[in-house]
Amino acid sequence: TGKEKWPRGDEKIWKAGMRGVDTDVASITKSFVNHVQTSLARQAHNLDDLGAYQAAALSVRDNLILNWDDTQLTYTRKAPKRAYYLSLEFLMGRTLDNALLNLGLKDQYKDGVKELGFSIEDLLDKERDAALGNGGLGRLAACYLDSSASQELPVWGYGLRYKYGIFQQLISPEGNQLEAPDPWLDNQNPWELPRLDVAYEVRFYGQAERLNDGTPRASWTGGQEVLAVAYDVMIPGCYTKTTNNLRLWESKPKRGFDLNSFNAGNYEGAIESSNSAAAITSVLYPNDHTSFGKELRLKQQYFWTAASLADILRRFKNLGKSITEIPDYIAIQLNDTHPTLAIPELMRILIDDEDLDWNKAWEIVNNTFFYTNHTVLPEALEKWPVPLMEHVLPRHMQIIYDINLFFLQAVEKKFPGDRDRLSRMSLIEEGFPKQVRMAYLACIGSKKVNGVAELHSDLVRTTILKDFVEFEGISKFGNVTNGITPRRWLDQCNPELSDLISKTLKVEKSVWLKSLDKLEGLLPFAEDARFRREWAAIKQRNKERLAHYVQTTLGFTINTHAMFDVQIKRLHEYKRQTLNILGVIHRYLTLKAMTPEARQKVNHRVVFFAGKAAPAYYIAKLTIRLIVNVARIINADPDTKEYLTVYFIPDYSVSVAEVLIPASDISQHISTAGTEASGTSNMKFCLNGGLLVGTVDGANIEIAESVGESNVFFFGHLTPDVEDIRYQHMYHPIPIEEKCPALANVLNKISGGMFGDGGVYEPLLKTIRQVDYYLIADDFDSYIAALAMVDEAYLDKTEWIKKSIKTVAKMGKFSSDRAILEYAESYWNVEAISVAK
Ligand code: NTF
Repeated sequence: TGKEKWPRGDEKIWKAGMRGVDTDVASITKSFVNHVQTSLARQAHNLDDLGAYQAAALSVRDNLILNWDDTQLTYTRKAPKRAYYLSLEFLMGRTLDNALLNLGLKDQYKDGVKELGFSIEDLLDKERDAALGNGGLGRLAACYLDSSASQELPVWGYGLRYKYGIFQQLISPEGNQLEAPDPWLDNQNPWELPRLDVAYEVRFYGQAERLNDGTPRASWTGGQEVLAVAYDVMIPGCYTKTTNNLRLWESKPKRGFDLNSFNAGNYEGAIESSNSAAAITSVLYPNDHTSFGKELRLKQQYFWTAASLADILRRFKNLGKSITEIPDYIAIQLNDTHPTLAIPELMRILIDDEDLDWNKAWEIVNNTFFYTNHTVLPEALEKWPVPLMEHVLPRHMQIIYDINLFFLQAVEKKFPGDRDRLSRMSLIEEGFPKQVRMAYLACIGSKKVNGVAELHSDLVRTTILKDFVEFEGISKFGNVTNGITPRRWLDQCNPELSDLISKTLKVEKSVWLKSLDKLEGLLPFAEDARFRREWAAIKQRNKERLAHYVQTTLGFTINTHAMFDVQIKRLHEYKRQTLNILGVIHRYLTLKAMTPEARQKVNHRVVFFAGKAAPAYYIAKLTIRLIVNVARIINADPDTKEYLTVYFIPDYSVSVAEVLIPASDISQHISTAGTEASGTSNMKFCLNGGLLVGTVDGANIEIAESVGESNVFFFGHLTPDVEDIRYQHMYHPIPIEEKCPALANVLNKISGGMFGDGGVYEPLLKTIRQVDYYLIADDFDSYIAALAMVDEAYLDKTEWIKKSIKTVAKMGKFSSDRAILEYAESYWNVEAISVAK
């Protein structure tokens, strides 16, 4: 509709000032020095690496902000349908390197800071990880933000701005995990923009009374009101102007503190209420795969969903559309069940505030939400006690009861008289106390539901949501196999390999990093001896980089000519780090029993572990203790230490992963079949030319389909057998000495004190000797056989490198760009929109 009028003053002057920092080295150094002197109030003579990092970050940020602003303006003007990714966790890692890559400014900043007497690597190393997540679920959210921006999709993330991220892990001399806080904001965070003007009130507790005026409306009053304040994090796309937004909420007391109590002389009470408001976003819950039913966690979930929905709806209302058009403009993706309260919250807004009738409101809700399930482990499925819900969110509990009533009426109509089915499907689980089943609420409130790998999506359809598939039809239940961003997980963490790929394919990385299928062009080079030598040399240098990291942080010297065997992930029984360390002990015992001559034929192997255990997860912590003590004994044994050493790298993080992954020859993804929904580090290792040892589980299966089964080392029982085996364990147990003598021997050595006081490990050993829910004994022999195949294959270095090259060449499918486009096209109906240069 023609040209808009310039709002204020002289348009030419405004536009001249809007160019940002030019991208030549001279302009960059000028902006850097400017930030040192003004933003940081420092000078060349008192500027350390941390200060220099901050100055570089602020200067990069200037450009990000302009791109971000143009992007948001484009979205406002063009009013496309947008998607919102609600996740309680965003495990972002470091930002500077990623921002430089995505802006195409890596070389310029490298040269610029060099001219000023700094090295870019040192500066990058000063950045603290933003670790607002536990593991795979939070890192997936971070990859999806990167891909959304890179694919120019109008997607915003919404999360919480925790003052403390995932705890820092320390290992005591005895091998115990200790936890320390992660005060990641202490050094200031240049990557966020406080938006003190964007704030919403959020209510807890109080009274909900139905109006009983012939409408479903109710009024909710009283209780506690806290303020949600927005902090925006810029998410630059790769080689595009599109810069999306991640909005994180901080909680604050509504008024400085509670004046009424203060006036009554109750100073302590007054401060308490201000504390309790701030407590909501103070810390990330450090559990993954367990749900605890804690009141503060429920408050986090509601605080975040209420603020996010209020913000989303305010933006929608600015469009001037009818409220019934919400699903045409908004798709909301629920990352696991954590944000499920958004469903009753939107119902509350539509009914109580917008005065819609029940059916219309439910139809809108049903066309707006999408739910991704990330696990079928029963202990992870969220349930909230009804009494707690009634106390904290009385109006939402009423709405959930109403949703349940209408839902069960519909089920009854389709399956008359099937009372079992009704109680199985009810949103309310009977018991003391009654509990709300959040996965069921997420499922019935959403337009579509998906799992995160083919096998897992099948398990969702045939186990936890089987009844819902029968009731609602299969087409609602899909699969989107997870992906990873090749920007961070190849170009940034393995720059030499990335350069070799560009050179070999003769394709700019700005192209292939955004269409990862192009890697297939590497296939013929597997037969090129020169190329293989370059490939192997890069792997070698990555191993040396890791060895250097271990040397400087832990003081150990590592043999970089050994095979590097890596298992890095959260500590959990289902992930079976125990199987790995028991296998290590078995290897050690085998080596000890050999003659020195026989030993010389054995592959040299260095085994790395890293990962955090939930602070209250006793068995997982005991596993860490066992690993550390096995390492202590084995690494000191002069007979074997040339052939086998073990390291536990403390305080695993995104940044530590970026060093470990490119150095691996082999990595382990050995969950009991049917328990790992997808896994994403398996993809990261393969994309960096490391091969997999794995079970037939999660995305391992699809990786093998892509790269060829001959390039993956599979072992273990298959998913359909696991239930039967567990049944046998219960009713026809076979003593471990009979079932698996090799493992029995290993367990006896631990009990006997080979790795320190055996008694300490009894509770862990008992889980294997007695119930063995995760099938350690059932899979042990085939695991050892798979590792023997690895040894065998590694003897032929040429063949091994060919496998490595062929694996990378076939990893295109696992780009998070592919995954996010599937969500955009088949779920959200959201289209790319480009931001004018
Ligand atoms: C995790 N789930 C799964 O355990 C992983 O297999 C998967 O790769 C990631 O999600 C991402 O989809 C969880 O962390 C949770 F919370 F659901 F248990």
